[in-house]
Amino acid sequence: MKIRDAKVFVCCPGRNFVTLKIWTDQGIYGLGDATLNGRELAVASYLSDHVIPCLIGRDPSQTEDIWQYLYRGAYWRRGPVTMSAIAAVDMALWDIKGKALNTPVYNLLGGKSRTGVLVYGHANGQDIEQTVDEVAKYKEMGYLAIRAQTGIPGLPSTYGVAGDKLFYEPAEKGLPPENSWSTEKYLLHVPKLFEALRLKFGDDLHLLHDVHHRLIPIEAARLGKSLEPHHLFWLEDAVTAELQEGFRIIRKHTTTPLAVGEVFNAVWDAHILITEQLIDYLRMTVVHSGGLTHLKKIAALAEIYHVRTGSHGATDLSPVAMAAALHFDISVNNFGIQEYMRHTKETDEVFPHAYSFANGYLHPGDSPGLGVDYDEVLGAKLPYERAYLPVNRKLDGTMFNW
Ligand code: CS2
Ligand code: MG
Repeated sequence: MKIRDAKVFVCCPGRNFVTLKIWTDQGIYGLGDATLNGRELAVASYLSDHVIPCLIGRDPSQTEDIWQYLYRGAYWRRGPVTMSAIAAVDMALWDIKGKALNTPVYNLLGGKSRTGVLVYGHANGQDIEQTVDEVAKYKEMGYLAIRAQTGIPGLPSTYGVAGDKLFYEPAEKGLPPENSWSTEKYLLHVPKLFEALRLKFGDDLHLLHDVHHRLIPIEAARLGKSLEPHHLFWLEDAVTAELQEGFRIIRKHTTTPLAVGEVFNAVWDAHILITEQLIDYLRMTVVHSGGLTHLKKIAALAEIYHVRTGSHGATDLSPVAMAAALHFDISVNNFGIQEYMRHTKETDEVFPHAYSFANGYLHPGDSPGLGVDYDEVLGAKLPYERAYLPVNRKLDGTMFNW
């Protein structure tokens, strides 16, 4: 079997997605997600202009060699654009491999290690009361794990809290929206949210929170300590993690479990965090971390150090990435949890898929390959619309982390 052709599709069913489709000379095709929120066209061009010409004629079963060829052959290694492009190729090749062998991809990754993939949903509200009501709604939907984010008194907006939409879609059309931030207000308010949630829902519900890169290590240590009575499932992205060693300070002060890594794209972004056991969950994904081939290797390293997976799964990862993630999640031994922000109906129509939700778990389905498709006709009617993630400034105007 040979790769005959490949094409990149950019569509916008309410938000932009980049999809790679690879055809073989035996009529089988595979799909890969290449969506990088706010920088979609960079990955589309990386694939169309630089990668696809090198793929034609290759044997699609050679997932390892093609991964190494694209990683080492780029010379300029790593980074979200490069690794998302490599990821899209990798996902599509695993999709082809599963279809050619007439088996779901998870059977090629070690088979099912569990009956379902535990997921968490996103509850958010303008204030504590509204957030408590939203958590109740997600509990009603059957979620066993729920991330809670709330507005901060005195701040016009904050991460994770939608305006008038049920789900929080961070990217907005036009130029980057500007958010404002106060660490002091945030640190005083968040413990009150989780005190209210534990009071209302008791101890069994898994509660998660995303700090979204907004603290420095000693502030994260303070927040982790203040949340210990509410035993969170995890505290995510407590600080930006270019300085992996910074997590040593947090670890020294608190037992609140730490999750990080949705913005990582290669094992070297996390190797100190893993080998020094500075984190409990690794958030890296099949789409931004080089695909299934690389993520399997990262999970194997993490397993040695008691670190579990907790892959990112926001709506800016397409259903192709979600499908691939579930084949990884259901097979890897040190699986922790999978984020699951539901896509809109419009998105699901463009990306029909086999995965399904029931009682707090996702199931990848048993279709050969990844179990997801791309409707080219529908996608063509929904052209790309430039959109940006917000930027964030402190109240005095200082540029900060969004
Ligand atoms: C967030 C994401 O889901 C999460 O944990 O950090 O929603 C993130 O803000 C977006 O993926 C950015 O595009
Ligand atoms: Mg996050």
